[in-house]
Amino acid sequence: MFNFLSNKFSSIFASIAGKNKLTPARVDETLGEVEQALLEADVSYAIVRELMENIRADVVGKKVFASLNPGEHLIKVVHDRLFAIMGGATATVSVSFQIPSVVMVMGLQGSGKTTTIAKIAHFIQKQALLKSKKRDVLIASVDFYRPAAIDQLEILAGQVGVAFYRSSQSDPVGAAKDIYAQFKRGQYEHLILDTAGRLHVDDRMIDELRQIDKYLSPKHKILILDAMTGQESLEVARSFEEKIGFNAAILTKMDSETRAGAAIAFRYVLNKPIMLIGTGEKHDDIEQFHPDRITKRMLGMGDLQTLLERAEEKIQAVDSEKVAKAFDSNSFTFEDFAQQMSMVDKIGSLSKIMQYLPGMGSLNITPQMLEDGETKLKKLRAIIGSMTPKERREPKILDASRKKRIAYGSGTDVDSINALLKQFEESKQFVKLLKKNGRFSRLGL
Ligand SMILES: Nc1nc2c(ncn2[C@@H]2O[C@H](COP(=O)(O)OP(=O)(O)OP(=O)(O)O)[C@@H](O)[C@H]2O)c(=O)[nH]1
Ligand SMILES: [Mg+2]
Repeated sequence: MFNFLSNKFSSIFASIAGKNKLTPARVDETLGEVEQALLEADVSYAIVRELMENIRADVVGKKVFASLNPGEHLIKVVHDRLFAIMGGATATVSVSFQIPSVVMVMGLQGSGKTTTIAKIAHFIQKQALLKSKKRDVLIASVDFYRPAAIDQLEILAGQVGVAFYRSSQSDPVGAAKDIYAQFKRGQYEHLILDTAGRLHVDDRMIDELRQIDKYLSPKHKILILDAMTGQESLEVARSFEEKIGFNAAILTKMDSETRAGAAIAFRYVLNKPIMLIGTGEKHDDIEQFHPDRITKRMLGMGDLQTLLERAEEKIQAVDSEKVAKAFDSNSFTFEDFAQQMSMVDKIGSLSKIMQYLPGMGSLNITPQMLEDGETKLKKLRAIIGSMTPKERREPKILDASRKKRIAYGSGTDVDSINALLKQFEESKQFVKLLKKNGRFSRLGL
């Protein structure tokens, strides 16, 4: 997410982070780079101009935070201003849908409406499950323009385990009425309604949506915006706002090579909430929109908080003592190492995890490198699996004959085992580093 921008910012910031002195010329140069990065990230000229004016005023005018050196001060100013544009501390929308409620999902063709509906249904259920509850969700579609549209929704409903209803009506408004009757009959708690998308916002689409809106009076009207369309999505959002109105937006495809234009323009110009963001094609790939976390990701500062929450969600099965031990560098053994790896497995692929780690942007990690990493992990797991418990606890005892046995058992070779031993030592160092809480901890962000 925001790889382009976070790479740029990581390298801009890396060159000034430790500086105890910054000449006015150096400050100017750095701010010029910040400005350029934003423009290249498809943020509109007008927004960049205003943002830069504010940043420049803060850099010169604001009292330097006592604990920060000039380089860090500059980084903090850029962060604070960008954070304000993303909505500041008040812009996190709680994602709770009243019961009962109708949710109408709108957006252009291919923006991700149908996929997102399955994600929302799944999200609602996951949240309920945290409180040991279950929600009765019905999903249905009035998209009669694309032949397979309704089938697609039915398949997704099966995958996430929610009810689906297919109306026998064939005009969208009639179908909406029929679906609503089914929602009432079945006493469902939520109805999430998929609507047809077009290439442009046209009169027929608007008219149809208006009629459905009038009949259903949905509590939530959600606009789906494809983040890949950049600042153009602003026009789409504006016309929906003008002609139908909506409560919140969901930005999809944030995992792609999306620049920051769409998100920034939407927040800044429309000043409406972004409720969730889509970060992949699977139904679990959805996150709440947190301005602070998004800002940090844009600036290449990572998002450890989201990573932690994902981890907590997935590792419920692993008891917390074990987790704590796995990150205790003093008594770090292969058992912990294996434990760490199984946690990594549960949280997601390496590439997913990397997105959340601070400073990763500047490392230029390619998809190929990540793929190689995954293959390596599989091999490492096989090796550790072939060790005896004692060997895992005391890798010191691994002599030539033990290594040979393990190589045989894991279908690898002695070189791979030596490489693992080396990596194990490095991993200990990494654990120490993680404990120091990342390199931006001094900024108090
Ligand atoms: N990578 C990624 N792909 C997504 C995301 N959301 C949707 N997609 C993909 O985008 C494509 C279009 O998604 P749909 O959900 O069919 O879009 P739609 O708005 O319902 O499209 P129409 O019904 O044709 O208007 C599909 O291939 C989805 O898998 C996302 O957050 N990330
Ligand atoms: Mg669709």
